[in-house]
Amino acid sequence: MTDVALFYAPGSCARVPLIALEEAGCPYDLRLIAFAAGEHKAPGFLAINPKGKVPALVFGDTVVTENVAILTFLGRKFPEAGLFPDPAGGVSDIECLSDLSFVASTLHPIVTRIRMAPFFAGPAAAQAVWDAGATAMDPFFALIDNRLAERRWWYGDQWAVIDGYLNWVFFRVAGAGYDTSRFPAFAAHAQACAQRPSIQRALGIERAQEEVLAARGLLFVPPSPPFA
Ligand SMILES: N[C@@H](CCC(=O)N[C@@H](CS)C(=O)NCC(=O)O)C(=O)O
Repeated sequence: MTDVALFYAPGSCARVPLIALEEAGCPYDLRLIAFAAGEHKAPGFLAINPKGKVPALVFGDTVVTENVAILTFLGRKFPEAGLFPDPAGGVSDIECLSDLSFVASTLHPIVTRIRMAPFFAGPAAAQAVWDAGATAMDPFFALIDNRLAERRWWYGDQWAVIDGYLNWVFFRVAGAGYDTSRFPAFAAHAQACAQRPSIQRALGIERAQEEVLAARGLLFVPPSPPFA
């Protein structure tokens, strides 16, 4: 037992703070939330995060929700971990906040349309929702691709936690039929992320947690197109 706990579900955006904890070398307990059993809406979890969403981070007496806040919090707790760029390099903390907010508040809602299309307006509208999501995502993937064509990581030579966040976006939509081959620099970034030990460890943890859910008959895999 540690006094740090991450409330988490495999495949979800809670992968990003999981990567951050692994990068920081911070001991933590993983608290698996089974969406298929409604555990995110159960009173025990709602007492931690009344919004009923993962991730939630308990750090001693502090509870932090929302990816942007959790990642910023961990960046401040572990300044040596390289979760954020060295301020001496000219990237301000406000720029980092802006960039993380772009992923959380612009990209993530579009990811959800692409990944969870049947749950927006019923199965009959799933293809239309997916198509609209993909159309909305295209200019942002082009923007990211253009930037990554000129640099290895979002901020240049040094990996930062936003790279893990962007990688989660890439993984989520690639796994939902979105054609990522049109964005070769972003695809190369995904390959580079796959080599990163923290991400490899996070994915290993994720597979193990999926097995736990599968053994309980609770592994939820969202449907992908083509939709009937
Ligand atoms: N704005 C939140 C979004 C969190 C979020 O949407 N989490 C999803 C998983 S990726 C979730 O818990 N979904 C369960 C639900 O909405 O019922 C953040 O950035 O932390």
